[in-house]
Amino acid sequence: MNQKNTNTVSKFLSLVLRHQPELIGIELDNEGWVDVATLISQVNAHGTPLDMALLERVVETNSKKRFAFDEGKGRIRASQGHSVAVELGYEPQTPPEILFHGTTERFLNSILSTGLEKRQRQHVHLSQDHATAMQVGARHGKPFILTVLAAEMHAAGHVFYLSANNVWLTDHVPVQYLKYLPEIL
Ligand code: HQG
Repeated sequence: MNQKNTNTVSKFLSLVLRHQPELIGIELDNEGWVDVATLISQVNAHGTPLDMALLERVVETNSKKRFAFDEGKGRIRASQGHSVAVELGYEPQTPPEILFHGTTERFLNSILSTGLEKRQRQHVHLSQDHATAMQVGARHGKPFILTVLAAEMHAAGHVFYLSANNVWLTDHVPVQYLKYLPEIL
């Protein structure tokens, strides 16, 4: 199984474990988990060859560690990024002083009027480092990085979570906590 095929499986898993489990006739529990044996058999039944060895490789080698097994490897889920309603069960965390959000210029007017919204997903996604935010933003066009005054937000009562794959999650970032501060990068 080469890298291209591993990526294909990873993209397909993102689709069914975050957005459309019904595509292959699986259901996520309310924490986003699905039984591994069921997943493997349903992925195969829908035309993508997958066995446990390949699934383990995808989980281990995935560049963003998007998927996680539970302790006994009986269940698997996406660690963040869902559009379907899930309760991931992460504990609230104290964020660093600042976090970054990578977006693109055409969204700016709207973001600067309503703040950062979660849109289709369950949370607003924030990055701990500028380079990661650049990659996130580049998915939408020419990247534009916003700095989020996370510690100030937290002090004001906003709740932050850190996903198993180190993505910071929050519900909404009001405009007053957004800055464009290239001089601090
Ligand atoms: C924008 C990927 C207009 C927001 C990444 C973003 C991440 C607004 C887009 C994860 C807005 C939503 C999530 C507002 C936010 N007006 N646009 N008020 N508020 N937006 O893909 O953060 O590779 O749902 O700036 O790495 O780009 O899939 O969110 O541009 O961790 O594992 O609306 O997905 O992870 O886009 O990315 P997305 P995102 P994976």
